[in-house]
Amino acid sequence: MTVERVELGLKDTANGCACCATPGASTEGRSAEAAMSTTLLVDGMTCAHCVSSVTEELSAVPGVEEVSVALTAGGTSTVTVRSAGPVDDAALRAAVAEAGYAISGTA
Ligand SMILES: [Cu+2]
Repeated sequence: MTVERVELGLKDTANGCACCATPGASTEGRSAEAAMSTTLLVDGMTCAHCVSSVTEELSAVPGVEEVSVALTAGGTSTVTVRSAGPVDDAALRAAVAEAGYAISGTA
């Protein structure tokens, strides 16, 4: 199965953690019929590397089509997972845990 990578628009600058990286507006008008969106609140992410780790793991979850992260460095980041249908919540949590972070809740 092919996993579609999402361009987050994060700039990995040379000056350490790109904590102020603006979340990419990956809002290209994809005609996703019956698309689902799950919002996860993830603690502990601090930079673009954290974002890409989480994105990578979540993208590997079956059914996930798009992952977008609104990074809040050192706080609770909002991770939006889009899928064509329902996605196993436990699989999403496991993916975030795999990346090394914890889901503090859903929104
Ligand atoms: Cu980081």
